[in-house]
Amino acid sequence: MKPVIQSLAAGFLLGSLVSSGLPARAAETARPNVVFLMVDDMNLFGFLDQQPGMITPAMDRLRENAVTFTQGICNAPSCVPSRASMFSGQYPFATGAYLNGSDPWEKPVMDKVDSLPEQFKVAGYKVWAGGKVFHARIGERRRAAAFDNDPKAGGFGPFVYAEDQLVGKWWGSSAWDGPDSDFPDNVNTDDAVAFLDQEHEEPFLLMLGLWRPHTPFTAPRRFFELYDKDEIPFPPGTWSADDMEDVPAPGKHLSSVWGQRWQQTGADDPELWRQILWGYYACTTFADYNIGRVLEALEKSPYADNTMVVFVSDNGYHVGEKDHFEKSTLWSTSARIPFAVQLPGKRNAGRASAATVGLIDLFPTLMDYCELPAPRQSIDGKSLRPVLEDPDAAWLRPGITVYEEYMFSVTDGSYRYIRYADGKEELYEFATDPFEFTNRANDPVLDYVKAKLRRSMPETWAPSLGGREG
Ligand SMILES: [Ca+2]
Ligand SMILES: [Ca+2]
Repeated sequence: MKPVIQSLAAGFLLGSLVSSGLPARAAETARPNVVFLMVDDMNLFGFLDQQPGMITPAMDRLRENAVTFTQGICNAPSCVPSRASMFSGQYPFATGAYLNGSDPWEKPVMDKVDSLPEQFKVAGYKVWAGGKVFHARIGERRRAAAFDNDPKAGGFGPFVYAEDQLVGKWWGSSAWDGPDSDFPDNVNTDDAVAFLDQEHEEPFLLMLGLWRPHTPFTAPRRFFELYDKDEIPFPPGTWSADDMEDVPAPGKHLSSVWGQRWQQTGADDPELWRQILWGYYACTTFADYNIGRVLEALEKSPYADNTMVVFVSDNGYHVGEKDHFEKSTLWSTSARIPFAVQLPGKRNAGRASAATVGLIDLFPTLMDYCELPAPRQSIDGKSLRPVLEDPDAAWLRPGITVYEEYMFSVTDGSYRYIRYADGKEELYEFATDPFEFTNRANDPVLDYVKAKLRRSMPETWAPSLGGREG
């Protein structure tokens, strides 16, 4: 509890209530509402490293209103473990939730873990969720403890038309001719917009998990038609034919986890590669469309001034870099994510922070701003308040991303160090090599960097809860 900040926030809220016409009793609390927007498998193409011609008006506007983290990372580079880490506040090496299919919330190790939405409920918040949130089974008890509604998910569909498929129904690009309501993202966004249109006496947490731009690359036709497929550039400067030569065997293995996709759609067939890019562009713009609908509804609602917006992707995404499509690697392409927080009243709007923050830090950040009770488990991250309130403030914690047991990656914002289970290493220097082409792990000049980054490796690794690569 920070009394000075609280009283400032209370004064601020009172001011906003006068204009919004909310019921007077809401003034009893200064706790902000939270709109927690998650996208799936979105890299930085439409957010920070804007690709030529990519169309993302909602995210552009969000960056103007928010504090953007230019070095934000996920703690695990695939859906289930990333979200398990985000919503437990614990690193994968604390729980053993390393992989998709690990089903962490059903395992005994999580019995004494309170999830983030559960803590919101305990604190008296109304919690609404829709779409892809945990992306893992949760039992009835936990569901009731976490949500006030019965969250609709809806799944990944619709899938790629047979004539557009490259590797099964998941891989290819289809401009969809059915109605918008064929897409769970549109239906769930409709519901989120309706929630924002209602009167809520309690403060609320709204969690919307969009399924796109995750595969299958299907989107309403109008999003494909925004782009001329033949004009879409390959990731400029981010792929080279000999890039993998200095990558140790475990890294080559991760690169080949989704190998079929690269082998059948990669450098040998630029036409198919471009078709995949077209789908990824269309699906990113499609996700942006629904992000925009939620932010617009918030802006028009009585909650516009007393709501914090959290916007993140669960992991990054390769579109050919390191001979790889998809995620599940330890390079920055998988680890770095769109990550922004719009503060109530849009304080520090348009500012950027280079702090190496992670999804691990969201649980303590929201505990801090929303005065949530501490959960039973220890919390591994740290509140982002210092860098949200002063984006130039120093942030000394490194950004840690892990995949399987003993597969570790870390950045301090200047370098990325990777260490695999067999002790093999990679080291990249961003100032001279932003796309991580040159592995300098054996360069004695950088020994001190390696030594420093190694210090953030965990001492113990929880036994894996199982699952599968990819
Ligand atoms: Ca994902
Ligand atoms: Ca290389």
